[in-house]
Amino acid sequence: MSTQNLENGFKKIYHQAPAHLYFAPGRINLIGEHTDYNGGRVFPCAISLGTYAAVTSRADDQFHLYSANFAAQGVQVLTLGTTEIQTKVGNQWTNYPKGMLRYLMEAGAQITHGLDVYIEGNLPDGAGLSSSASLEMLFGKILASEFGLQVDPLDMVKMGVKVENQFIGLNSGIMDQFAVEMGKQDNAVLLDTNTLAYEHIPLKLGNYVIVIMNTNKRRELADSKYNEHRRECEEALAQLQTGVATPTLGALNKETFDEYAYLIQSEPLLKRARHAVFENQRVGEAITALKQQDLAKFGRLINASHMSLQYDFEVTGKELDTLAHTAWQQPGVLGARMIGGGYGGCAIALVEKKRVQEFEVAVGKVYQEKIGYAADFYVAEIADGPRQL
Ligand code: GAF
Repeated sequence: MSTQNLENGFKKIYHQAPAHLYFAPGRINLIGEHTDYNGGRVFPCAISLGTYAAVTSRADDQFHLYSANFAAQGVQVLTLGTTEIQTKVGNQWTNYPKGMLRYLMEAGAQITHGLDVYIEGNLPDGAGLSSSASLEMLFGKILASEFGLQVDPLDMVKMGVKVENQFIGLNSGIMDQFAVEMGKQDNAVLLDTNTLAYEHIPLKLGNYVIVIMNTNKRRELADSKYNEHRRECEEALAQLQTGVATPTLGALNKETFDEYAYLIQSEPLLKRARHAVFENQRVGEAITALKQQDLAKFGRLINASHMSLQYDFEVTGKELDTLAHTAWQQPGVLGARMIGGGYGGCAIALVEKKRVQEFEVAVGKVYQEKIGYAADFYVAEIADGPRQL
């Protein structure tokens, strides 16, 4: 989106020019899915699609919030010092900025006046590219810049997670906010969610690009199912802990897991735990493959991740499976898999640059025939984290 469009959007709503413009990216995850709340590793990167904001200070204590993506809701007004700042209302998009505002103020931030804020995002909504983490980290950036707050990036990440867990009620892990906040152009970030140690790793994909494939299926069931899968992982861990001392599933290697898996008392729990342990191991193997420039192996590990999410973790569904399995059959494709929570949203594929167009046509045709509506495709550009424009 051009800054001109953003400024014009702001002017239409607030009848003056904005003082500052901001952007926060969305994210994709290369490998390490459903490992972040199991003490495992993840390997995501920020992308150039994301959420934009135009902002001007107000003299009073009101926050005026408008999103072009939810234009029908009009301008929402929040007054500092009232309970409306602290209260979640339904599924409104303003819950995310509200949550950030609330927790930053509880942490001691001096918010001395209101703001006029215009938001416009180009992340497809509900597509699993972390539009909510993008909005949280965007708002964190706005508040930090507008009020001169010194917030450590990791604290900002944790605040976003707190908004999800405590304000919104989704028991998500740390990956999405971390990926958005720590984004670095042409790099992915390897995060150990056990220790929070992280490392940026350059993504040298040679003649290949990452194509994002959007199922256009909304993740309606995703939130309740997400919390349920997380509970299943915790139950499986508790059963393993009756025989082996391990703080998390992510701390187990495949061999130890196999030795003690008999302690898990049901097949679904066994499958959830097996995914978490094996997926975490695959992240390590994928990093080695990438560092050795063995993209073919990197691609096969991505495929294995999808298989495990389909058969063991059971979070894919026919739309994501159709995209991944069809992608695997195309020439010039090294790997493909679903990303994010699952049940809908997006998948990614590692595709030879010169074949991207034929890839999109071929996969798009099969998807339309099997699913009955179209998928969308975007070539991912790996981008920096939140910033003032
Ligand atoms: C969602 C969550 F928000 C993340 O924390 C992560 O668990 C992901 O699903 C699955 O890997 O995006």
